[in-house]
Amino acid sequence: MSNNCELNLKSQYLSEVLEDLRKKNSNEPEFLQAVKEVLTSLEPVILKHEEEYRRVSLLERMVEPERIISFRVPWIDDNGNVRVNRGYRVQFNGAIGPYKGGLRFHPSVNQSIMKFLGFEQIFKNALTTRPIGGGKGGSDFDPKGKSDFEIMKFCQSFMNELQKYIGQDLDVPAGDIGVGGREIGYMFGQYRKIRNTYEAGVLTGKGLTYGGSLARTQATGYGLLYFMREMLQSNNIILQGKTAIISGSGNVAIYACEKAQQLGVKVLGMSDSSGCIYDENGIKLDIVKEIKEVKRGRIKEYLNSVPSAKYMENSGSVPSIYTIKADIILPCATQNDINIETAELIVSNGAIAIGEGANMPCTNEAVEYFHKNKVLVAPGKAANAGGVATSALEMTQNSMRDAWTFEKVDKKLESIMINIFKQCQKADAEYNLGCNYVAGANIAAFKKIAEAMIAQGVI
Ligand code: NDP
Ligand code: 2IT
Repeated sequence: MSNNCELNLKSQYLSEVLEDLRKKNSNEPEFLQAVKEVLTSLEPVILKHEEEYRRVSLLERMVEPERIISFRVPWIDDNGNVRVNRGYRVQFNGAIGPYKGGLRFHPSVNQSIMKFLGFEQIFKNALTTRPIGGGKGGSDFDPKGKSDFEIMKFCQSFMNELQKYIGQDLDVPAGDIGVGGREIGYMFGQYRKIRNTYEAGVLTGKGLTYGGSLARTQATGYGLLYFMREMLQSNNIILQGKTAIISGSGNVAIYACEKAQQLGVKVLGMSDSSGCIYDENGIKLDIVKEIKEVKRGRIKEYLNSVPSAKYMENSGSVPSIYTIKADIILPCATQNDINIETAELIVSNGAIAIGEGANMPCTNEAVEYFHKNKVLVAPGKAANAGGVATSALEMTQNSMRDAWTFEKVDKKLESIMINIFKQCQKADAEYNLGCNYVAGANIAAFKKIAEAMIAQGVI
């Protein structure tokens, strides 16, 4: 993180908080990046309330997780070897409701990544208008190449420990990278066995036969496109007829592609961590679904079914997907996918908008560069909130012991996303930010969280 002098901050309080944060968390770069992005964008609000916030140490409390749980996850692989991974749950802020946020299983998972995701989740969840606080968890377990049985054994061991800290009124995990319906099923089964109770609302993203919500699988990707359509419309741009590229080919990417195509967008490329496919006739999503959702294969297998498509392996500093020219760029893979070099290429290729399906896929410098070049940015906190918002709808259905139709959930999702865009737009207008919906989202969410925290006293 650059030092505060470079940031040119007017608020002394904000400078002090950032300085202290940097000292205390110097080994957590992703967390520092996420906090710096949010706090610096809040400066106009902080300047208005500096004394009040300082008096109750509001910012210091906001950047310190209420609780971090870290635990050992031992499991036995198919060859009879004992393996050990590290598990986490960061319960960051419960002012607005039970902690809520996904679980990520990926070898890169560490405390910095857990804290950045948990911090972002507080703001995202506030924007959904649902009563959910912010949390995140996961493990450095790598699901790639593991048998179904190994995945089950890992999930069961993970839940043996996690179950002590979660509950439908306390903390409600869901999926994220490497955690989908299969993993949620295994974890739910283990929770039910250990706790000896049918507490459906303890996890979301469940299967439809045991308390899951229709449209939760689609929700993040669909929501991203609903947000994008609103953002473009309010800038007098029509989504229909545009081209797009999507990084990733997991849950968010697949359903972003599906909704984009339904709305008349031609999706030219998708990717995974190895490389990307380019299909000038438009991606055939059924083939991608078969490869990723059924076979759990690699994106290059697309060429087995569509030989006319091209595959580009990743090499060099720019992921190959971003070398494809398109109007709309939808990063739906992982954090810091788009750095300044990639942003420069995207701008020179004439893109008009970025929609962050992933969490923090653009570095702070990349976002600044997009804004400077009048490329609209739909920030992840707002644009990918459809997933967690629909998780909250799943919790509602579980509490009511009811199950709504796909159309009903999808309509609610659409209206939540429109409302989230309006909150970003309102804050952008109020503070005269010039179509900076990134700052708009942060400000709108912050006001709600600040009010809830101040009302509840110093805790
Ligand atoms: P999945 O595990 O379903 O898919 C992840 C995709 O991203 C895969 O294509 C994967 O490729 C790629 N990917 C993961 N890590 C890397 C990496 N280090 N470098 C390059 N590519 C990578 O996850 P989701 O689709 O659920 O999540 C994608 C993003 O969306 C994440 O940032 C997540 O936090 C965010 N998100 C998810 C929500 C949800 O409801 N699931 C809600 C809101 C945000 P490969 O298979 O090669 O690893
Ligand atoms: O980043 C996210 O918002 C998610 N992974 C979804 C969290 C949830 O609780 O549904």
